[in-house]
Amino acid sequence: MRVKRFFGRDSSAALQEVKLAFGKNAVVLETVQRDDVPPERRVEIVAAIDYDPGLKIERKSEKISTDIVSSRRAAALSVTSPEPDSAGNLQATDYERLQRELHSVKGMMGRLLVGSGLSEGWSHSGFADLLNQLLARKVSSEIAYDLLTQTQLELSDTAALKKRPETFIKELLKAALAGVIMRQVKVLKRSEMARVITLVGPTGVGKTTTLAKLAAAFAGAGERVSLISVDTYRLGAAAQTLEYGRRLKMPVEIVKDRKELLAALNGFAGFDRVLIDTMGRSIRDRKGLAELCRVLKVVVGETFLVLPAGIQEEDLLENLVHFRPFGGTSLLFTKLDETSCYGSILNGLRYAQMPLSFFTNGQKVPDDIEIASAERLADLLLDII
Ligand SMILES: Nc1nc2c(ncn2[C@@H]2O[C@H](COP(=O)(O)OP(=O)(O)OP(=O)(O)O)[C@@H](O)[C@H]2O)c(=O)[nH]1
Ligand SMILES: [Mg+2]
Repeated sequence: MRVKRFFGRDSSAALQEVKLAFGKNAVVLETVQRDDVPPERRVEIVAAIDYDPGLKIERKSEKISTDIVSSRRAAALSVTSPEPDSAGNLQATDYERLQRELHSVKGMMGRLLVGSGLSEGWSHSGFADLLNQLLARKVSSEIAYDLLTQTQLELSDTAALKKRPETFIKELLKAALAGVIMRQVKVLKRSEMARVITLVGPTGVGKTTTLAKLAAAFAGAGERVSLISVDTYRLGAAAQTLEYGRRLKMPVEIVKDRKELLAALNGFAGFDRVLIDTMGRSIRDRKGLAELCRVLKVVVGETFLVLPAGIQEEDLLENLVHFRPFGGTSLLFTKLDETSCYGSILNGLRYAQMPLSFFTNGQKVPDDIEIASAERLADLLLDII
């Protein structure tokens, strides 16, 4: 059994760390909340993997309070703590059940927050509007709550504020929230990107199309660009990359194993930029994922995890867990044009602790791509501009 401590700003953030490190079979042993530590370490979770159900562990009793913060924490605890069986032993948790419970608790939390007059200090209706907007855009309720708490802390003189006109206060709250969101968004600067960039991600999310857009953008900036397609199936994926290479007048190598990949990388040593396309792998295809991961181990450079902006939170979490072995260095969100629920972008950033790199917003190559920015994400979530 491996036991490790995880930290986070709140229980949700610490829990994501647990899930990302230990995966679906992690068992939460203890959760502690402290106020005498930096904010990002306020919640500490002790979790175990390969947990021995025969081992008796005393469960801390939690006082369920009507206070929203306490009930949130208690709710999170009840979701993450395993239930004792009839013999009093703790059983390993079932991932799917937890996901379902987490989902229903989150929904309940959202309703609770909206219906209860909100947290202490959130007395202005502008907070409720913003909370509703964040939840409607599918920002996770814990993250939404956390963002609004920080927003409230930023507004020093709320009493004076109440004397101002309603619309002024709403705009001010929105601007303060936008500031809070923007400070949390890290972006991988184009000038700091590694020479070799690999795109990985689930099937059909737009990796090959995005690779072509990126190739065109880098070439447009005067770089010599070459392409590699890792196609261990020897099926369709390579043909698409070859066609883009032909249209963009860039050399393409199709490789099927580590040896061929290494040879292709050496062959492209003189290029300013090497972009590696991989075929999509479903997270259910564990063998295929592991195989692709092994092949890519020889690559030194950037790895962009490509995900569609409209991805559901549960799927987002599962993908982050299963693609973690690939060592992603940034998140790239596609198909912004196909959703209005941009909350996954923010959720993904928080859960994965990776910077953003690009957004794509349409099928057109090379036009439908943009450099991700904190301002753009805040606008997508809050309609600022
Ligand atoms: N609406 C929209 N469609 C996109 C975007 N990016 C890619 N697509 C479309 O998504 C579909 C799949 O794109 P691909 O680039 O083949 O996806 P992939 O991830 O390489 O797929 P696999 O290699 O099979 O895993 C195509 O129809 C693309 O035109 C986007 O930003 N918006
Ligand atoms: Mg592809």
